[in-house]
Amino acid sequence: MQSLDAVSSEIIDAIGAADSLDALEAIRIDALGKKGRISLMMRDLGGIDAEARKQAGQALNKAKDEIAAAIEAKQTLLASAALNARLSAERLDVSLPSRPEIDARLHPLSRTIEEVIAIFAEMGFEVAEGPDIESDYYNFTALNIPPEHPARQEHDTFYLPADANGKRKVLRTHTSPVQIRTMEANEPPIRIIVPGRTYRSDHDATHSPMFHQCEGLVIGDGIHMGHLKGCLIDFCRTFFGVDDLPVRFRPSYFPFTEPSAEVDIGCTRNNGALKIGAGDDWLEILGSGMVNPRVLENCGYDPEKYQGFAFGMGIERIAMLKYGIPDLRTFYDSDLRWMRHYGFLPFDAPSIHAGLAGGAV
Ligand code: 2U9
Repeated sequence: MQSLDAVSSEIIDAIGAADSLDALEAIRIDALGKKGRISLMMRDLGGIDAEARKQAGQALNKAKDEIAAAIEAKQTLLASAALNARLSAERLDVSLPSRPEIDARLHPLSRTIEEVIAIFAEMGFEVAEGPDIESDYYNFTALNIPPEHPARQEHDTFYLPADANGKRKVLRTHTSPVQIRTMEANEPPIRIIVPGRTYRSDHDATHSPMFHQCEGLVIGDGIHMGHLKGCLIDFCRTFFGVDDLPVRFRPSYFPFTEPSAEVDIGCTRNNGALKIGAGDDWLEILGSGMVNPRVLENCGYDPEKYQGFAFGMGIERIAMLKYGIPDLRTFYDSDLRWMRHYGFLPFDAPSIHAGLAGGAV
């Protein structure tokens, strides 16, 4: 295996030689992306003893920072070279009148969030919201993710500079802190969904550093796995508009739920085309589980008295699947041609509620 120094200097050399922003982005993903060379070396740290891990971890973090800084510097250089080339090649007639834009469209993410809210509202859920900037306690510790837990690495967290007490706030990596805040401030029964922005330092064709999640939480006396299954089967069938959609619960692990299950729906894949419905294949849609008793205790609830279930989904992912949008990055391009193609006329919006609830508005 190559040493860290060798890998790191190979990457720095490649950054120096990159002649386009696309080439630089490919180098970044290959080095620092989820399955990048440095990220994989970080992941391998788990297998070695504590003292060696500490040293290797520090060296890896230093290399990661150096590579990130080299990429940023090169990005600035290439971007300004590209801009200069465009400025000298293009001529704009600033006296031309702008084209009239008369039709507004609802963004597919807004539409999808409205649909999800409409379905859960029909089941008696309320919408809860909270801050995007969170303390380490609400984002991790209260959710049974203590400081050394490997899930912290998996979340690729954005940290803010330390405050006067040396504490660093984070951009929330999931909407779960809102559920903790809701439990702290209320007595059961609780039935909420939490749509909102979340942030992870991860950027490629299927990941964006800012993305949207919708999580849900139900807490009450005697809530069990049957409630979780019924609720999520109903959601999947209503959202995708397929009455007999097969829904499968596959055992999984999350620190905040026990037991945990990933939820798959039936589909068929044919030459790259995907069809949702009873078929010979499965597609992952949601994560879920019974709220870990430790999390209930952290919020001051007696786990002998109250139980609950929780779930989470990525809004971009379910919107891409439902509306056949192939590339995640196009969601944030503000491209009006894209909006005319994938967007919704605002006057369609009330039909979401009528259609999904099966009745008049
Ligand atoms: C509390 C207790 C439990 C929320 C959950 C998941 C499973 C999950 C992912 C889906 C796709 C996030 O966007 S994603 O990457 N989420 O798999 N989330 S259970 O569990 C909670 C939350 C809050 C107090």
